[in-house]
Amino acid sequence: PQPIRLADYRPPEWLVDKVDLDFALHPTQARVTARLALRRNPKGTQGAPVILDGDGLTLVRLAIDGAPLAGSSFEAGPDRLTLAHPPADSFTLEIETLVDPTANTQLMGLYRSSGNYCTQCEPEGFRRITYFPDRPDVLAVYTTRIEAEREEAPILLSNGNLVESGPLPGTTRHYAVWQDPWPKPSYLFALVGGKLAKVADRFVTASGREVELGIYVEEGKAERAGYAMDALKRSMRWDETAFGREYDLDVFNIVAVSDFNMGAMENKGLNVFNDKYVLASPQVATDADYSGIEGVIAHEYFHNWTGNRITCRDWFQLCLKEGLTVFRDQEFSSDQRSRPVKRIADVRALKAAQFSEDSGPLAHPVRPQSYREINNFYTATVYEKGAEVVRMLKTLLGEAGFRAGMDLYFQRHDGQAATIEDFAAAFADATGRDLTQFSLWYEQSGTPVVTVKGSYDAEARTYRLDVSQAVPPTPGQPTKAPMVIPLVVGLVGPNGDDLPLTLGNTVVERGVLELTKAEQSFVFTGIDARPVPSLNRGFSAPVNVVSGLTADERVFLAAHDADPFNRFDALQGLALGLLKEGARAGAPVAPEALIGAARNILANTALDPAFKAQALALPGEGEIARELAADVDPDAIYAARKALKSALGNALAGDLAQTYGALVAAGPFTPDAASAGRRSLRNLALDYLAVTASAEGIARAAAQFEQADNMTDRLAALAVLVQHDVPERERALAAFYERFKADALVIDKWFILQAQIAASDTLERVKGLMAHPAFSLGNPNRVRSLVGAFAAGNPTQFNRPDGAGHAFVADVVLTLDPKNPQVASRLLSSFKTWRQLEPVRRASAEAALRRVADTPGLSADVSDIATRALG
Ligand code: B3K
Ligand code: ZN
Repeated sequence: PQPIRLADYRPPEWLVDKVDLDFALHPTQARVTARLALRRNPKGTQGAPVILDGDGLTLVRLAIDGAPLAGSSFEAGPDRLTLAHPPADSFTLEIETLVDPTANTQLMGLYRSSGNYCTQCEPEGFRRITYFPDRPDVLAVYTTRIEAEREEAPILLSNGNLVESGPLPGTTRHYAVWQDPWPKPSYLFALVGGKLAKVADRFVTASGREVELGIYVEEGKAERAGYAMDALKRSMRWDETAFGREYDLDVFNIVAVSDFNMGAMENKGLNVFNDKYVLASPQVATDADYSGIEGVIAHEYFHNWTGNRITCRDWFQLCLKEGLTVFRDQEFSSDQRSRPVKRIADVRALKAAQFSEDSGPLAHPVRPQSYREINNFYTATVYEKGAEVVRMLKTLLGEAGFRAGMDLYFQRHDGQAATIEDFAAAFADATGRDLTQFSLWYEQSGTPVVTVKGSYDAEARTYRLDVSQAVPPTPGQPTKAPMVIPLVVGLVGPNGDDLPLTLGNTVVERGVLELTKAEQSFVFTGIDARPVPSLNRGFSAPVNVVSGLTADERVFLAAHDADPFNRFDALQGLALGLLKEGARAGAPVAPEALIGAARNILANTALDPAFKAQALALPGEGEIARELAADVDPDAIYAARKALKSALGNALAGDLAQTYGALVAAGPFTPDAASAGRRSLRNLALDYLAVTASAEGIARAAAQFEQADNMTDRLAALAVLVQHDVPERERALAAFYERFKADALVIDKWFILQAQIAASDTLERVKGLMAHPAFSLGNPNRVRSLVGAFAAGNPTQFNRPDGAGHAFVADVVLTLDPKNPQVASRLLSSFKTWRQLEPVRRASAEAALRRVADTPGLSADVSDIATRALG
């Protein structure tokens, strides 16, 4: 298929003001009647035909203003409906289609999950329900009538407010009518029908509007929805106080389903969720699950304003809603938990997913210029880098300027389908700042490299930073222009305090240096002693900083930096240096400086345990690989990392054992951040103490596994045991399965841990598990947990030098593609860093990708990833 280009955007020829939908639910023949109030767009082309999108549709009947349409006056295929000569400039088109929800294995459009009916329409799923101008700049008000067997689907939900419901006399069926007063694009449509348990609550908005809240889950799971409900209410309040945004309907419903392609979906007034991001109890959910639920509940709720009230003009503008909403959910979690710890976790995730994407063949701008398959652009770049761009904007404009820009954006564009230009203009107009150059962040892909050299002049009492920036070439973008980079810095004096930042006569506000040129110098005056520069504080810009800091300077920053992120980063930098060296040359590492710094962190009672856990966790194998950039041997990285971990574990054994003992929980499990932080540090100690598989270390982990009263501690212990080839490993895995076999979401954790074992028999294990009764290729969570975890979370085995890991993942991609192309192409994206591998592994990855690319009949999703990965 031809690529779709941003430059080719044209306004829709026809608008839809009102949509009336009538669903007669049926497992294999659901009947959909759509009445569309069509109106010629005054901004369109004279005499343009009506062209509606479809995808695999069966047309039953067509009528215009109530009169059936003869076959000669339209053209209908599965993928398109054309009225070459529309009868008037506005009319009602009635369309009846038949769809088969049971046969829908793509999980786009109307499908079934555990027998329940549900929908997923973003980005282009509505066209699998009825013919429609399925693009986000066509906004309409929807009324949805659903009828179904009372027995099969006692619960019937759609967007908006419920206006009518009841039995259909003389039948076994019933119906419900929902009305959504807010104009929305078709991708925000949703419908749910089925047997579901409800958790109900209420929320009173700032202006006193009463909202009924409902979370619907599969029967028997209602007691696991409490935390999600709590997170929802906190999100609603936070959006009022942090952004002045109130909820706007009488009801807000969330439905949790077990078959879902991604995390969740922000349909207006009816969010549909992967049950993984709703269901939790201390016995089955970890601290990470709880914070994931809080974050995703918040994210989808925040879309009500950033995504729904203001939507995207076209899919190139995806980051307009996604980057902004990720930024908002990150801020929410920072306010609810610990801001520094949240920032560290977010940056770790950004580097793991986005920096790696940005440095490989799938790199693309935050706002892409073209796409073949839009589903492949729901990426870490659009989401996470998109959020970083919003964060930089806030850093540049300051709290008040940022808020003024957001307020203006909401005020100007409420009810509209907007663009990145609209967004930027709101901030420019609210603050008077020219954002032309800043907008390059949306256009240029690749992670900028910022090189900093510091020099002290004792006589002049000045400290000078020479800063240069360069953006590496990326696909389609060989050369780049300099960006606006807000580099937050500090100069740390010999006693550990920040020195005042004065450039000439001006005090540098909030420590923000604005880089705008390829090379710049900043001379700070009144500096009485040689400072250590603390650069990119709080990770103020998503860049790679080359600082040339010595090990001693890093140790100093790790102990003294006023910026907690940079204390963390100083330790990580020390570790990364050792790991790169170890992986490159197999050279013996000299970790004394790191050990000393780590010991100080561990012993510092003023520090938050969650922070300590982050600071002491070594950089991941993926980050080391990205730093090495070429000729990567994942086995060498693994060995270097294990060696360093052992060195730390041995040297700090006493401190770690003390930490482990001191952090025993005082009471029953609660998921709050402070308790979670203590568990994370205690479990980090457990891991380090077992790194050499000493009898004592393994016994400690085995005991914790058996005695834990919550999933966080039990799973952490299991994660320690599975890394070692000891009898306790298989015993614990078997016990875990027996205990949780009824709980698919917990068995996913069991799949993940096994898929990630760095051992040569893991591939056989994974293949064996694919035949396990708990596994299903039809369920995205299962595929991601077993095959996805192997491909993306087990670098040594996925990249086996014999190529068997690559071949296996390619096989699964090809088997899955005809059933669920979106999940298949996600899985194939695990090859995104293949070019950095050493020649043998690189050749095997390339062969696997070619085999996929050369397979006839591929979906657009998989063929696009294969082509770009090879390109
Ligand atoms: N907007 C949805 C993502 C839809 C993905 C379609 N492939 C969830 C979210 O980002 O909130
Ligand atoms: Zn989103």
